Amino acid sequence: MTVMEQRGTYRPTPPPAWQPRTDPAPLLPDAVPYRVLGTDAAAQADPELMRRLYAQLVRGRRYNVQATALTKQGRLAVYPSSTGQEACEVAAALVLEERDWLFPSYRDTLAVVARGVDPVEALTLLRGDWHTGYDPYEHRVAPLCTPLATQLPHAVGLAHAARLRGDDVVALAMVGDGGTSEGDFHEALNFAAVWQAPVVFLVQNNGFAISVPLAKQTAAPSLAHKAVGYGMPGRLVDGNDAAAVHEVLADAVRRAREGGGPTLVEAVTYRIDAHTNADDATRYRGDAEVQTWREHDPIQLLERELTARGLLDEDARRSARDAAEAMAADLRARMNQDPVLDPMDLFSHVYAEPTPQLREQQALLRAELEAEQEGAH
Ligand SMILES: Cc1ncc(C[n+]2csc(CCOP(=O)(O)OP(=O)(O)O)c2C)c(N)n1
Repeated sequence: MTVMEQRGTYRPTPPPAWQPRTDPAPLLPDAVPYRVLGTDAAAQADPELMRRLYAQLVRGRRYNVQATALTKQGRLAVYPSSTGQEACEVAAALVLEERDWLFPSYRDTLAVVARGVDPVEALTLLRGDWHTGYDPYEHRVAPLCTPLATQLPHAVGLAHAARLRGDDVVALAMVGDGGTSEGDFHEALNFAAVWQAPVVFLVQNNGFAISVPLAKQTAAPSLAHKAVGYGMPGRLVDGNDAAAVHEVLADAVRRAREGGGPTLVEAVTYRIDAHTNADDATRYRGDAEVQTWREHDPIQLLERELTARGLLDEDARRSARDAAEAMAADLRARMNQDPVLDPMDLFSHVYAEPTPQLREQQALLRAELEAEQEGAH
């Protein structure tokens, strides 16, 4: 007896018509990371913008080297270097309008500085001095964020609120490959897509979350593919190609500004230095891999393109180097001065209304400091 005979006259009704809510095809990333430098697309790139990117990359590299040296001199507690990732850092800062907002992670000091924050103030948190160290509203840069991915829901909230108020503001939020495994990443992307918030997520896939390689972090085809599940486009770009990162981010920012909703951009790059000065990267990766990426250096890539096209001569190179040296000398000099800190500041700017416990602790500390002062006289 066939199955149909067993069922007798019963015929299931067809299910309600189903189709995907949006066509997933346009959301899919390119098959390989998008590149501009060294390809025909470079002819379309704006020479002035490329020269600005170049000057900022040189300055950024110098900043990384100087900040790392300051950790060795005991002037800076910790520094997560972005050497090798300067193209992402600089493009993220330069792509935004003044009225937009940047939401950086702890690794994104260069983006913060390229956006205009004072180079010393940008290191305040990493120096362990005083709260954020800079006024987020002055340059529209949120505090450097250490808890992974928590800056992402903040960026979505700000972007959504701006849209509700009718303000023309785009938020660009930066996160690492490891950060994409966090719940905050999921929640931020989901809300951003549902609300069509004007936000751009830039994932810098630098290969590692401290010592954990990407293969142990995710089974996704690429991090850009994660966008599709939330209903937003994912873009894959060569993260060491400053012109390509700038172009892809500029498209995403334009789309967000025009009401087209969020985009997830995965920039494929590499962390040349250790996770921070407290990490020994030789314990989990080989020199050969690092060398391969050194040969795909963001500064060299741009320098070769500009030089080949007659857009960068020795004078321009020297002036970029001199400006970077002057910035480093100033950074060194100012970081070598001991900061004057008031321990009572611990209690400022935390709560609008301090809790009774905090008031109690504040009084205790004040009494202790006064007793110390009296003892000194
Ligand atoms: C919520 C949270 N969990 C764990 C950590 C500890 N932690 C600091 S950095 C880091 C790795 C992050 O890697 P990734 O997101 O790839 O960024 P990268 O440091 O490579 O820029 C971890 C696990 C943290 N800061 N926050």
